[in-house]
Amino acid sequence: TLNHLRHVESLATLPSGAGGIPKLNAVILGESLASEEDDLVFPSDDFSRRAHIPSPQKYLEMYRRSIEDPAGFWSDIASQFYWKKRWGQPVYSENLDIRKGRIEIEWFKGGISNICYNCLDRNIELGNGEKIALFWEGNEPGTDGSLTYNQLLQRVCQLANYLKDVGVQKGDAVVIYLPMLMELPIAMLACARIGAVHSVVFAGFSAESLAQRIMDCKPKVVITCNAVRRGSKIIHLKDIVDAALAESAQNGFAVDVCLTYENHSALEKSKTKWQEGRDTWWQDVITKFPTTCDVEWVDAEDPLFLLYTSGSTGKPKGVLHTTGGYMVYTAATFKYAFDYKPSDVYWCTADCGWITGHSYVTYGPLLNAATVVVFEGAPNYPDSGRCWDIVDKYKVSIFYTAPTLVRSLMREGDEYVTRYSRKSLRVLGSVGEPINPSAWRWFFNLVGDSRCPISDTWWQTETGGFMITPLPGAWPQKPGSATFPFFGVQPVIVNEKGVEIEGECSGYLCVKSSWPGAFRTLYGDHERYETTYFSAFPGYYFSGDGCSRDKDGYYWLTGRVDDVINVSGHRIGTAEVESALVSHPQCAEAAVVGVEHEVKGQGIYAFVTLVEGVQYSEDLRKNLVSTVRKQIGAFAAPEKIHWAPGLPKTRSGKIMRRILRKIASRQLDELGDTSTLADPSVVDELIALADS
Ligand code: 6R9
Repeated sequence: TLNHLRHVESLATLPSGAGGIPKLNAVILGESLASEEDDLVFPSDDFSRRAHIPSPQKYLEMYRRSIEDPAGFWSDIASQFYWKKRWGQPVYSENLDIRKGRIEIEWFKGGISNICYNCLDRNIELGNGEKIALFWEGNEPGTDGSLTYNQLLQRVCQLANYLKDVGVQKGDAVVIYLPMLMELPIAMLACARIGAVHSVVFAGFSAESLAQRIMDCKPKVVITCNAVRRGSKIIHLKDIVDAALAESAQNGFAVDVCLTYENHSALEKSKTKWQEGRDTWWQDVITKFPTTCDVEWVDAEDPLFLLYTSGSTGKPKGVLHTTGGYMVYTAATFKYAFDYKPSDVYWCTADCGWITGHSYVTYGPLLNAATVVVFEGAPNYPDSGRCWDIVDKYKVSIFYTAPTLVRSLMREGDEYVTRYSRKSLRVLGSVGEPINPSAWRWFFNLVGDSRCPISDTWWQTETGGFMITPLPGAWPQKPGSATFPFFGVQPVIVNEKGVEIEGECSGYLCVKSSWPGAFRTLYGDHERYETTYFSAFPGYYFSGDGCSRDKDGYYWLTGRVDDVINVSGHRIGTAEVESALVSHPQCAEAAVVGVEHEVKGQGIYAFVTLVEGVQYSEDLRKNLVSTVRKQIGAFAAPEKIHWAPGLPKTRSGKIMRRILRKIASRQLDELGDTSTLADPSVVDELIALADS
């Protein structure tokens, strides 16, 4: 088609890449699609013409500048925000090379600002006071609400005043354990306004996981609600918080204040357990506070939040993000990757308990004065058409979700989608794991009526914002590829020796230089930060992901190469599940691997050995699964428990997960060399027990 021609011509005239500038090689016209690599999907002319980045040339021009002059490039974007005092020189400083000493990243140091002010007050001054900031859609169809920017600011100020009143000061931690109510972004913004450091814990985590996080960051206040409805289930969040606070207190850290929002649609106030002196109802106190609150001006490098995430070993890591760089980065990535325009209505299905909810429910969109839909419920309740019902109800134009949701809806049949108009949709987005081309196609063809580009955004809790992402009007997409790096990002692919490889290749995905949204440390453990991310391949930030680059320079993420499992886009460390399993008195040892799962992407497969004399039984299996649910959360429950008389170990006692992965996925002819095992016969035993 003509459209195709235009792009091919423009791509063909691109300068060839040099010095870290990505190549957008010519795509040969008329060649039949030999593979996924050649499957190009073009934005319409109309879309491109109106887009912020309408062409590969424009991208390359901006990308080149962002790499050659990062200070100038990011200063221009940062200048769009309000700074009480402008940052000093240099604009950024970094050391990503462990061989040269301490790893350090700073952006806009000396600049004094406040992200809450930039989300709310500034946007109100720009004339958005009466614009809807948040639409809230409750679990039950028909329950909803909204707040304008003016109203949101008032709510945030009241809570901020309350927090100050109970003694929260700049730098203090506040733990937030809330479902997707408007009070969740309100609580985040209130913390940011007074310089407090929020740590949102996803409200699907168990009491024990919550306690662990509370004991680590020692918050002045915990904010929660009594209960929530998700689909047809009621979850008593306050009970979970009570248990976590009790555990924390037993371990020497008592939280003084537990602010509890009454979510009366889920549970009567009178049915909520209460600890006088510690517990306060949100609705009883908040309205007594003034609706204005002075801003605490903070340094760009002052901490904004902590978010715990899973690693391959040990306890969850407190990823720390600071204020200035994160602000500039989430705002810019949101604007360009979704081609955001002021008339858009934006909905991201992620929960604020994950990084996606931090950067792309709360901060990125609000910094752009966007209208954001916050959805409390489950995407398949009351039926699998709920998402498209919400899209039509609010005229959602940008819809951002995870491949696991796409795949699960895909299985329910097209009628749930086609029943709704969806004509407001303009841009789609995907995050959390690689999106398989067939799910991409379904999302694109059916949900988006073949007219909405899909931004398949690759990034991480650690990166703060998008790293490799389509810019929807700029170039053709390839289903399943996250395409090219965002401005200022220099991805490199290295081999196992840590040597950068060029051109068409696959290997480990690293990043060569810092970007404003990068995390600055792991809370209380800078050494772990350095060893986990900067030691494997000295000189680079190592993402933990495998990746390949095709002949046209497109990046294809291939999943984690470490012991992190990605279940429905949720990161779960094998070590966490293993330690939950072995806490069961009858479990001697556990080894956990990820296996392919049709809907969830990956499922958890656990090998367990039992304490001497204990018989494996269905009851024990159930008990083991519920131990994991209880200790981590339901989302981490193993799909399969595989009883093992022994685990394959090397002579030095290291469990050979490579072999366990093959057994778990029944790739028995690919077990490889087992001769280095201390006892090779355990492998045969394991195989024999595989389906028993
Ligand atoms: C944002 C988020 C990070 C891990 C990451 C990778 C996987 C995320 C992806 C993707 C392929 C994408 N991941 N987005 N893989 N394509 N578009 O999910 O953060 O929870 O920290 O997970 O998720 O494996 O390393 P987080």
